[in-house]
Amino acid sequence: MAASNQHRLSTIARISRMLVVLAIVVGAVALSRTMMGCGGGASPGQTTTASSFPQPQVLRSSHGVLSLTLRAKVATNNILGPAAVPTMVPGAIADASNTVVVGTITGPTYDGKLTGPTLILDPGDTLKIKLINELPANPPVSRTGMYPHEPYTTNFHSHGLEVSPEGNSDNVLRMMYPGTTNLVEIKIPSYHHAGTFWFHPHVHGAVTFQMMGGMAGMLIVRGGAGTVDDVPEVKAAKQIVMDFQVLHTTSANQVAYVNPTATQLGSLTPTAADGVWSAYLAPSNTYFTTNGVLNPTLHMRPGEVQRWRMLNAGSGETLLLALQGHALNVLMNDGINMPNLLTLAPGTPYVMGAGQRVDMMVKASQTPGTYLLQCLNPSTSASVSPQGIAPAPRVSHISSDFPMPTYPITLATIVIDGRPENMPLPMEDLPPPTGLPSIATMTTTSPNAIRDIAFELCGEHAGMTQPSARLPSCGWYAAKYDTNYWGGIPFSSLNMIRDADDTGVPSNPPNPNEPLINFQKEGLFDDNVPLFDDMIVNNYEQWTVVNKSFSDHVFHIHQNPFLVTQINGIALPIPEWHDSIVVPAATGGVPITSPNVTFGSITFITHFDPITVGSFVTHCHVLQHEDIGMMQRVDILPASASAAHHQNVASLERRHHSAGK
Ligand SMILES: [Cu+2]
Repeated sequence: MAASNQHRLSTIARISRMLVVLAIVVGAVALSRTMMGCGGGASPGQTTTASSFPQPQVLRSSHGVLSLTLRAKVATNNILGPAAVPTMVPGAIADASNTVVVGTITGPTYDGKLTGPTLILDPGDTLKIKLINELPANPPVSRTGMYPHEPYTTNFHSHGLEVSPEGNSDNVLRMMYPGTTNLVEIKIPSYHHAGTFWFHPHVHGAVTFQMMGGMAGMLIVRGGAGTVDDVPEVKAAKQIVMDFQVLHTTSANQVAYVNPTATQLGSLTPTAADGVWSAYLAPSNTYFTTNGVLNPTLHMRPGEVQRWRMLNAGSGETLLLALQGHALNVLMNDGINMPNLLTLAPGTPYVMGAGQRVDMMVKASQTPGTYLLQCLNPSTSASVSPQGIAPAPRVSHISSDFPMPTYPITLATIVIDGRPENMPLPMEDLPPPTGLPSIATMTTTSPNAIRDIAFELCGEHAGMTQPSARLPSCGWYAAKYDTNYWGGIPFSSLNMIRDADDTGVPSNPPNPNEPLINFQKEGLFDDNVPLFDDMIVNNYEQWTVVNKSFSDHVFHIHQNPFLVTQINGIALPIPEWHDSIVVPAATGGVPITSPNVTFGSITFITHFDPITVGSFVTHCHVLQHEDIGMMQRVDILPASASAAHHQNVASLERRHHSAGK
C-alpha cells in the first residue's frame, strides 16, 4: 500500500517534471514575443493554448542587484496589429504571427523598441542603470519660460517607488544631455511594498514628446512571504503585463515636437494651428497599443484566474477599462493592495488616469468565446475610484490639438478556450502593504499640516478671458508671465498647480480687473523654489486638491504615496492608496466663477518616509499640462533643517548648465 502510493507519487513527480520541461521548451520558442508570467505564476498544468500575446523583455535582479544599460535613441518601429484591423500603410504585409504592419513611428525610444523592458526586483535590491543618451543634439532654444523645450535631454524617474529623490537616485531635476552616459543607482528599501510601478523620462518640457514615442517600461517589486504576492490565489495566477501606450505621429509617421510659434496650449479651431501641439491638427495618427501592439490576442482557459498588471503610459488620455462579460477585481491601485479584493461589476469601467497602474485579478468566464478588453468613451459616467464615488463623464482635454479618437477602443482581445479550470479568487482579507503606516494610523494621526492645492487654468478658452469670468488669481499671474517670459511670443494659457491657501491681497485702490494681487508663490513650475518650506520628514499631512477647471486633471506626487479619504468631499468607505489619481472636473455652468459651479476635489493623508528627504515634484500627469508648467517642486526637509539651507545638487547643476548656454 505504502509502496504503491510511493510509486504513484514518483510517477506524478516524473510527469510534473516532463510538463515543466515541456513548458520550458514551449516558453523558449515563444520567448521573443511571449513572455508569460513574471515569476510566481507559471506552475505546471497551467500552460494555456499557445498565444502570441506580446510581453516586454523581462530583466530580473539577482544577488540584490539589477544592472542594465538603457539607450535613449531615435528609432523607427513598425506598429503591429491584427489582420482584421484596416491597414493604414499601403502594401502592408502579414508577419509570421499573423499580424500586419498598421503604421510606423519614428521617435525617441529606449533601446530602439516601442516599449521599455520590464524590470523585476525584490525589496532591498539596488537598480543600477547606465543610461546612454544617443538622442540627437537639441534644436537651438527659441522659446523660454514654461514652453516645451530640450526634446532630446532626458533623465530617469521610477514612478511610484518610495526611494531617495537625491543624487543619482530617482532625481527628476537631474539632466542627461545628448551624447552623455549617466549612471542611475536606486536603492529600494528592504521594507518596500510589493507592487506594480514603472519608469519614464521626466525632464520638464520634454516629457510629452519622449512619452509619445513610447519611452516607458514596467517596474515590478516582488513580494515575499506574508505579502499579497504570497496569497495562494494570487500566487497561482499567471501574471500578464499590459503596458498601454498612446502613440501619436504626424502624417509623416514622426512623433512631432511642438509648434515653435504657438500662442496657446490648444488651438481653438481646427485650422488655427496656433497651439503647442497643433502639428496633430493635420492628418495624423493615434495608436492605442498594448505592449507596443494594436489589439493583441490573449488566451485564457474557462475559469482561469490571471493577474493583469496594467499601466496607463499614455501622455494624457484617461482610459476607462472594461472587459466584455467580465467583472474586474481590483487587487492594487498604483501598486498598493486594498484590504480586500474589490469587484467592479461587468461593464463598470476602471478609470485609469495617465500614469496610474492597476493590478486586476480576472477570472475567465466558463463560456468559451471572444471578449474585448476595451477603453470606453470618456463621456461615459464613471468614478475616479473603483468604489464608485461621484461618477461623472471623464473627458480630459489634453489640448484641443489632438483629434478625438473613435470609442470604444479595443486594447486586447481575450479568447477563452481550452480545458476548463475552476481557479478561485482570493476571498480572505489581504495582508496590508509593508513599509506604509496602516490605514488606521493614517486616518487617526492628527496631521502636522492641512493644505489646499489647486489645479487652475487661466486664459485661452472663451469665457475665461473676461476679467469677470476669471479666477481671482488669473489677472495677477497672467501679467506676471509676460511676453518676455515666453521668449518673445505672447502665450495665453496658464495651466497651474498652486497653493490654494495663497489667496493674494486686494489691490489698492481696488481694481475690478485684478480682484486680488501679490500672490506669494509661483503658479507655474520653478525648479528653484519649493511650493512649501515646512514639509518635514516623518510628518503626516492632509491635502485637499481642488480642480478649478472644467476638465479632469491627474494629481501625481513623487516619492510618497497618499491615502485618498474623500472625493468631492464624500468619504470613501475604504480609504484608497494611490500615487496618481484623476481629480474630478468642476461642474455647473460657465464661467468658472459662476455661483453655480462646484469644484471637484480629492482629499488625502500622506506620510513623509525618511528615505524621501530631498527635492522632487508634484504635477498633473497629463504631460501636455506638466510640460507647460502644471508642476511644483516640493521638498521634504530633515527634521533639523530649513528650506533656505536645503539645496538640491542636481538642480544647482542644471542651473549651471543653463547659465552656460
Ligand atoms: Cu492637467
